[in-house]
Amino acid sequence: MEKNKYTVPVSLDKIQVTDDFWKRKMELVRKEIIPYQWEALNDRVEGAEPSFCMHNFKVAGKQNEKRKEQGKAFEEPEYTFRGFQALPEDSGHLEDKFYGFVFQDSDFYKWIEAVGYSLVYHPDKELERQADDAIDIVCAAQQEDGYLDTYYIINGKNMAFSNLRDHHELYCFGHLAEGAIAYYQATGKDKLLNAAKKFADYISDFFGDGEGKCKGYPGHEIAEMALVRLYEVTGEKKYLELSYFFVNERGKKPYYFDQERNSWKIEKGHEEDLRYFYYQAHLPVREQNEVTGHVVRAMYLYSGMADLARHYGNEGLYNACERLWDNMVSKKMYITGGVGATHIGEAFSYSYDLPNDTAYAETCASIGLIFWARRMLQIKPDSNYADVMELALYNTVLSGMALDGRSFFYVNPLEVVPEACSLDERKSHVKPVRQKWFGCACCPPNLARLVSSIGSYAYTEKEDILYIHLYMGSRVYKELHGETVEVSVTTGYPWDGKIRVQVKGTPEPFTVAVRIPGWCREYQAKGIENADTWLENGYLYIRKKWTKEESAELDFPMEVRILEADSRVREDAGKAAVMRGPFVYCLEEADNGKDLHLLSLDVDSKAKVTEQEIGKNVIKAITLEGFRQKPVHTEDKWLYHVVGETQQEKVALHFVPYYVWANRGENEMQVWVRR
Ligand code: FUB
Ligand code: ZN
Repeated sequence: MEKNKYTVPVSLDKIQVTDDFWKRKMELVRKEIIPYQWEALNDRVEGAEPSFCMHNFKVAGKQNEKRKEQGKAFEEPEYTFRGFQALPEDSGHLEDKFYGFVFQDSDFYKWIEAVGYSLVYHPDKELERQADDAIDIVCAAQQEDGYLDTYYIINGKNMAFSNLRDHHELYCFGHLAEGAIAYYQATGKDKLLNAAKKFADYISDFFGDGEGKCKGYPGHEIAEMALVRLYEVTGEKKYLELSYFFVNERGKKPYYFDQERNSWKIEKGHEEDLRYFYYQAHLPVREQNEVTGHVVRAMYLYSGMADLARHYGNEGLYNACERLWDNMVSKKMYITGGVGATHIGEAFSYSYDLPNDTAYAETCASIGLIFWARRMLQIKPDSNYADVMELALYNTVLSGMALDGRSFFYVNPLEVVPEACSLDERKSHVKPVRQKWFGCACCPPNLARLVSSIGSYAYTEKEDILYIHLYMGSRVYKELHGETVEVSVTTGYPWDGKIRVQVKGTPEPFTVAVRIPGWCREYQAKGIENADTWLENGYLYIRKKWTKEESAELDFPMEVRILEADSRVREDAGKAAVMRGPFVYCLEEADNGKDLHLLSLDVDSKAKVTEQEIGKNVIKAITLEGFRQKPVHTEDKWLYHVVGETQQEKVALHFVPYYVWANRGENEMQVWVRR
């Protein structure tokens, strides 16, 4: 692998998203999610589980003030092992204590990251003032030495970094760094960035190869990729090296997590928990071949590994990433780009185990998958990565948010019968309608930061090449030999596969590399007659000296496709799923009546594509022919009877894109349909 030969995401201030689809989503983040989350972080949302996030920062700040005033006389709190700290009985009187999950700080960091991205495309003085005030509160909690995690500041800092496996200080640090960078890049204000650097310095003094330094690594990854980003922004090499250290230590024997347990002051008997594959720490990362354990952790680790492979030109890390990617896509990913088949540990299950009605498929997991895909694309532009990125984005990620941006899914199943969610304990994680907020509110703010920075996933660049991985109406400004080249994309995507890429005059030859979507059987490209063109790893490279306002016209016909699963996926045997363009479709009770399990699809029928309005959004619906089995209710004492002729009637099956499901109240939904 050649070092530094890779692409970088186009920075957000060089991209204007102009199309109705994505602009609308970004506006929902700006107008709905960001203000709503601010209220949530301050526990002002009636009926929602409190966050305690800003409360914790304020308490830590007060404690810090006392520490400064009293110096050595300050009595540090005596730490006793704790995890989640519940809402007190009388919630009207919060004490000066830490409440909520150990990683509650990260909710603010994700919020500020989304705020940063949003400010790039929509400057807003009032929001900036609110963010600055909040940053003051957060920074007041930071210790003189740079440490910044309210859970330990409030509960007893003497135990800081004593439980890397489960207590998320390094995870919160990672989000702090990412949020601080986004805010700095948007506003030029570096207060939070300096706080992140100070904490990073503290961490890099604490951990590392040197004698007496801690040889641990994060239980919940993200610091790995955040440190790389911090290095990219500050040029401080030790951040990159620390990330490399964390990744290299992971999975070495003796296991660090075994060693640290001795300091937890907890009873023995937790051996059951010692399944380190859950933390992707069962083997050194270069020896890992199978995606395992908690999915969000895994996605963030692999993203960090790809970042390091890129910076160090490290084959071992890159090969591991490739193997893990192939393993995930070929054995453990839902058709919707969802990952995580079991709610037990929010984790990957065994190969081909992809149950539809008990799926976990956390929104954050598919967001993490997108982070990883973009990093793989930076190393090697290969449309396989972009295809999966697109799949996860238009299906599992978008389904995480209601069309009005006011409620969210954490879990994204492929089949739902509402009553089962309340009556069947195995499905209690599945919600039939999106929720206003969550006590563990990782997904909505993660969605906000991804959607508001979507342009940087659509475009990457290097020297004289611009890569287009995702199609959206937009304008991009690219530096080429000291001049700015404007590239605009006009399209009806994701509903229509016609794309016009217009380049406004380049001084020298310039290459636009466009992805040929994997779902497209035959495409057409016009306007490229006088260019050098070649196909490589699923991209069409178009190279020429563009004269004023020349365009390439691409046509990726969006045919309705009916798919079946590999026969090893038992849950999908005898079933089919419908796709068009990047969208996976589903049946909803709202269009097809109750008892979706009685429906079957005629896979040879001709599809009709029509427009439909759902929640003020015009979508493309698909109608196919099928059958509804007549209900058979046995009158006998038991539920069974001898097989007879199937009684069924012909019906039209009406499919809508999976991401819009549950926007018309509680109802049944099904992606895989009997055939
Ligand atoms: O542990 C922090 C976050 O909470 C994880 O990333 C999510 O899966 C949820 O468990
Ligand atoms: Zn989440």
